[in-house]
Amino acid sequence: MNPKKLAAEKAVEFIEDGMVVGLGTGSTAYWAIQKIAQRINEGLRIRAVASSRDSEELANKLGIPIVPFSEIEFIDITIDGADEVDTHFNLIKGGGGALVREKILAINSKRFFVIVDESKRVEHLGQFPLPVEIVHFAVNLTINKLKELGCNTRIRMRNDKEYITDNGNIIVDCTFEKIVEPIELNKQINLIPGVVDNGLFTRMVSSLIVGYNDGNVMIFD
Ligand code: ABF
Repeated sequence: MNPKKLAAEKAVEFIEDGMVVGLGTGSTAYWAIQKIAQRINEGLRIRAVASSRDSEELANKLGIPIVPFSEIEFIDITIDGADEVDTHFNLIKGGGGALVREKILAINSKRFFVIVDESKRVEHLGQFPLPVEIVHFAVNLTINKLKELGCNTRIRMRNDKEYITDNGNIIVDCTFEKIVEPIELNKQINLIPGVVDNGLFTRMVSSLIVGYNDGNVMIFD
């Protein structure tokens, strides 16, 4: 069985009647959204908020009730994927371009479940380029400041055009040799004027659920 699907379906078991659920983005979160829809068809009653237009569209299509953020005070559980997870459960996210909204959901959740297949686990973050969402104004100056932190940068493109996030900004993918101090780097990046946020999620994970190619699933709290 698909290890992403295994991890996603395990996480959905933790959702209970009456909860507000945060929907992640990406190919692993896709399976969680599918499973949530199935449970709703079987009688589960929840309200949901989404971390991207793509996930909101999928939820709408599947009949998951999406509520406006003005209607909620907090989120009970958010279930989302990641691009890399280190041994301390620090994450790189944002390969799918939704890092700002994902971080807002994660930080406002009582429990943040991260669902990955085993390939996402690493000793140190940094093999995967770190996505940084920045405003378009004076973009080259902001990129220079990012480079001063020791990375190579590349503006994310899609179909020969700059990739534009759901928030109307661009993404710079930053390649560091190795990220050894993710907590410090997260702070340094977010202090640069022009940066909206970056894909380092530190000290945020409540539970990590890993799906393995042999069909096993493990939960790490
Ligand atoms: C989202 O989806 C992102 O933060 C991350 O970039 C991606 C995870 O990848 P996958 O498609 O493998 O789940 O969670």
